Amino acid sequence: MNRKNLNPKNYLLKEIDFYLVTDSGLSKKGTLSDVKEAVEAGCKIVQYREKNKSTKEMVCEAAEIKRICSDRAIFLVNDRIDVALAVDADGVHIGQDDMQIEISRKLLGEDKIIGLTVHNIDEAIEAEKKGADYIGLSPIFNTATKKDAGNGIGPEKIREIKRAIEIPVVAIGGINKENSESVIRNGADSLVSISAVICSDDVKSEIKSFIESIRRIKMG
Ligand code: TZP
Ligand code: MG
Repeated sequence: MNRKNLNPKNYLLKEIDFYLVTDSGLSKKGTLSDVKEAVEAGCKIVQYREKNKSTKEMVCEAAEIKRICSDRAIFLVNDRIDVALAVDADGVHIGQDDMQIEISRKLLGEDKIIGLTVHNIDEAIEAEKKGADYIGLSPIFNTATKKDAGNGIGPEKIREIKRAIEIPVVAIGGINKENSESVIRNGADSLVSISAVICSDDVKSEIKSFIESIRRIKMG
């Protein structure tokens, strides 16, 4: 089945540049404030990643994030298919050890967006085959934000993987303003930078500056 354009926000996937992943542990003003500032800065995709809150708290927060994203940004929930379903999010982002993508798809339906984390070219090809809407390629560089992320694979890997698949590639892991240029020049459609943005005093201006620089590099 051709699922393209089933989700009204699917078109936004073609336009993503800076991708916000929330982190309440690192946040200075809180997750809702970070999401609000990100959307105001022009960020078109938000992933609610929460490892320390109760399901009840997560559902409440997710409902708020959905409201903030409205039709301006894609809203995905990390790992938690139940939370995504509870608030009718636009989709989920899952990892290799989370619920299998085929089962996630059955539960969520054909119109939802599913992103899958991959670490190499084989996993990337498999992700596309199994119906992922985009991949998160991880980790590009070493990172302290995710303890079990492993060693950075280097930005050159992005180019190799871009040649092998058609779905968007989101780069994640250890990306900051300085090294982000190499990530985009190697073909990433979008990038995540958690600590460099969430730990800053001005999330909005950090994201604005990432978006401007990504767009500039993409335009060549
Ligand atoms: N998944 C792979 S690496 C990572 C996640 C959530 C952490 C990225 O954080 P940072 O601070 O951008 O390196
Ligand atoms: Mg996961």
